[in-house]
Amino acid sequence: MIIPTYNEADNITPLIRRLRLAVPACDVLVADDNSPDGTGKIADEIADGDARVHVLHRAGKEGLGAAYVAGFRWGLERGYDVLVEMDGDGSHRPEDLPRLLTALRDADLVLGSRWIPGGRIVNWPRYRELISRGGSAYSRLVLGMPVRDVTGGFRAFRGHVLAGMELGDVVSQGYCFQVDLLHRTLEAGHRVAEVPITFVEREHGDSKMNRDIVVEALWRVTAWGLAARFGKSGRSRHT
Ligand SMILES: Nc1nc2c(ncn2[C@@H]2O[C@H](COP(=O)(O)OP(=O)(O)OP(=O)(O)O)[C@@H](O)[C@H]2O)c(=O)[nH]1
Ligand SMILES: [Mg+2]
Repeated sequence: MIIPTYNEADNITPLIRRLRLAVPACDVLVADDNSPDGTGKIADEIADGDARVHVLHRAGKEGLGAAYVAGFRWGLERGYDVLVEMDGDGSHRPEDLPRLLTALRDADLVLGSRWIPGGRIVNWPRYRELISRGGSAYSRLVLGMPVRDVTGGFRAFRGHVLAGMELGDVVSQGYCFQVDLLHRTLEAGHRVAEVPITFVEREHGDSKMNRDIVVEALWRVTAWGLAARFGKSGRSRHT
């Protein structure tokens, strides 16, 4: 389980505690971008008392995508055959992880999904729901992806999916990173499944979502869609 963090000091301790209860065998890697609020230090203290918890200290804020790529590499180097993504703000419930892992028996990537029957959102402002639903609908349409929740960040990958990807080519950040990885996984012909999750708005700390993240997703998805339509091949659609 890779948890990227930037200023999640109030969230990381209860989150890891819940995760250890929900899936005791799960190893955790906190990928912290030198959070000014001391999240990395708190994670170190948790790691001191729990051999299954590890911390990857990164020099500074480089975005969610870069933290995940570093975390995936860390996990692949150590031979993990399942790698899970989860936000560090409590929006994803560790209690839903067992269902994701069960679905991974018959899939290569399982998406925790808010937008299929059984999926729920709690306490999200209407405008966030609209951005998220709109982003999923647009990406689905432009890229022809047969899934409902393309921007979610609660996902379980089989290691071979990530091992087979040119992770060094992935430059997208924010939501776009999630769209990018999903698109690459589908293009490679892997099996993708969705399971419903309950997504809960963060209670502590600040959102890192901003206009730039939405704009990045919009232009990259549009560019990939155009490249696919007008015949530019393979990798180029991911730059
Ligand atoms: N390491 C690292 N983690 C990040 C960075 N940006 C965001 N994160 C983490 O990625 C996860 C998702 O970011 P959020 O700020 O919750 O973004 P969001 O879920 O789109 O928006 P809200 O839930 O509204 O806050 C959280 O655990 C963040 O701490 C970053 O630059 N580096
Ligand atoms: Mg969040």
